[in-house]
Amino acid sequence: MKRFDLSLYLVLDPVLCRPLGMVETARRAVAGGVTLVQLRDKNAPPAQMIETGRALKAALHGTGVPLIVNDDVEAALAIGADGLHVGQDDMDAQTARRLIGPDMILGLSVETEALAAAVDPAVVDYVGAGPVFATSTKPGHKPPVGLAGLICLVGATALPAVAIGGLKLDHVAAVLKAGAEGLAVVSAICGQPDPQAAAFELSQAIRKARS
Ligand code: TZP
Ligand code: MG
Repeated sequence: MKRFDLSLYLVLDPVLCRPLGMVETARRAVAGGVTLVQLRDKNAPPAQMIETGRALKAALHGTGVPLIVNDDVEAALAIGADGLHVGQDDMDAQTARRLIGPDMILGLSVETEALAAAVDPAVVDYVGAGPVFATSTKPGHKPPVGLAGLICLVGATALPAVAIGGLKLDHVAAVLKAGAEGLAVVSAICGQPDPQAAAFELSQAIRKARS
């Protein structure tokens, strides 16, 4: 049985993380309560992706927080990552699963109800649902679905869903009420003056919303 907690999923962005770097940002965010970390660097050359991933893996060692690599299956394997996340325009999920084997976590982004309904729970472990709101973090993202759309995405799949896109502290209660298992955030933590405090506030809000 694969164990992962989607409650507060940090997606790292190399530009937004510039003040502290991705590794130190992740370290502090995990100290603040982040439950899952994704390395997402669309422009890094493979060698750099692997170097950063290995440093992240070392930083997360002993925390119980899994490291997921975005899109790049070869890097994910070279890093010894705990999982891979693919988008609809990346490698298809079935191929990804074949390459990573049965034990690694596999996440897939879904932007529409039809895509969510089409996900095979025998192949994929969780879906990333969104974007919920418009965000400047991902230029050219798909149309935002809003909270009502999030309810539809979550309802279309039996898999656990993590919501993404423009999510901040104020959205925690509504996102969980919509049926998502948690929130995936970039700018709510990356580049914040105090990533640990930002993560702590979010994780406390998640705890409170669940109680
Ligand atoms: N996929 C959909 S929206 C998004 C990604 C990677 C970016 C979310 O960033 P932020 O800063 O949390 O809005
Ligand atoms: Mg992708």
